[in-house]
Amino acid sequence: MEVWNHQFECMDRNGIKHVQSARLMETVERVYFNVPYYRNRMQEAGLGPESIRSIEDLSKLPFTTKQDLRENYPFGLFAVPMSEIVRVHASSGTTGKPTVVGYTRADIATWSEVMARTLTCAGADRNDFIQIAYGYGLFTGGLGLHYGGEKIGASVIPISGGNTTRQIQLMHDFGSTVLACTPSYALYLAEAITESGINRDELKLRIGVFGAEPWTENMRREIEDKLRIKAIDIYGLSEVIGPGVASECQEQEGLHVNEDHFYPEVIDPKTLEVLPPGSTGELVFTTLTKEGLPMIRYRTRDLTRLNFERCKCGRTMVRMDKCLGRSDDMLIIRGVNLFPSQVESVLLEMGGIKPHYLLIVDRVNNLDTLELKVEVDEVFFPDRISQLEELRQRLQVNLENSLGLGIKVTLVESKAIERSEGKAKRVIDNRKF
Ligand code: DLL
Repeated sequence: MEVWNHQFECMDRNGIKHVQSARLMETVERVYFNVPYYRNRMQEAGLGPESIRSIEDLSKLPFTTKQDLRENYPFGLFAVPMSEIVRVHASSGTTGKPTVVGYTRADIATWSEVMARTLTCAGADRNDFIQIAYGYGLFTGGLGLHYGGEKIGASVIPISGGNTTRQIQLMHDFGSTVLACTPSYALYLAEAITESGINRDELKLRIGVFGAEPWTENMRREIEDKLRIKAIDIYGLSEVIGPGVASECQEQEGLHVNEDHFYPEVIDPKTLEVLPPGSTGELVFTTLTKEGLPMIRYRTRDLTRLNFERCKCGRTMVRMDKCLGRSDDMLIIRGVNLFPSQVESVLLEMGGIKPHYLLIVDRVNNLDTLELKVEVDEVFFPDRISQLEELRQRLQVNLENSLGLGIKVTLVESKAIERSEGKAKRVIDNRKF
């Protein structure tokens, strides 16, 4: 089996610790002297750069959260002048404002490197045709895979998301061998291929690199059977770099974390204590080489477990289990991150609506659907149907603009949504992962 970067991906554990310690010290120095936010937090904790002498000292440092990024929106946590930033990406924040991330030229090189590892790990090489059906744009999926694909010398097809008929046509005509998209879209495509009447034998597809949302082993089996490919799980998040943080190898037994660049810890989300190796908890990352937006102990909210056993593939990089849950209420719908609080902030800006709502998520023909039921205030609309329809449409447009997602809006009368005595239930997720 090919390994992209033998030196790092197969380094012995002592060697890795050494690299991590040296890089952590550099990172801490970088943020201390360049990011007032980090300097203040460290000073409050009575720490200076000299307090961190090895990776073992990491747990002394405070955590960073999405809220911290939001409070420093848009560029407050960047550690270099804007003239050094060559790219920005963004993902959903908890209320309206996106989380903005920035890359220097060296960061883009790091990203390409870890994506080259990811694709090689999945079994791809320069002879492959990679059809990238992740969205291009502010989302990191499209461009992340793109740079990795070019780095390994494969032929990249930057088709981006959507337009299923065209996806199938190009997959057939160009002979795509690797498909990169969300697992739910892969299933949708599989069914569309069957319906299109194309014989699977006419396609050259052999590998799928799927991520950006949770998916189960059952879903993997279904995709592998329907598309007759090997389906590989890839994981990442914008705040850390995008895709390229961790990926499965062909053993499909956990995702190798690129821990020479991103140091993982698993904590108890309640007590915030670091858990012993092998325990399940919330994943936390510290970037070890990033320049533009270094992250110290970033709480991902993803729940998983680290596995330090040696993998049959020969890589020594620690593996994380498939992520199936989160410790917060973030939903991932068609690959787009959504917090119920984002919906709430749009509702609060509208007149005539009560803050009683329910989001209903489902999966129909392998595509996620999103519906909002919200109560109207009859005082404003004494049974004026046209006014109500106008309100419904305005709400739908505002939500779609703010969330970047299609949504069905249904207005219901006052008290139609069940009241809860404890924590309000805002979401019903009928998808079966
Ligand atoms: O989803 C980056 C990405 C793009 C990963 C393409 C893989 C492929 P964000 O939009 O910032 O970045 O969303 C990050 O998505 O915290 C997880 O909750 C979830 N996620 C990403 N990959 C997986 C996966 C991209 N393989 C958030 N399994 C993360 C489960 C995943 N959840």
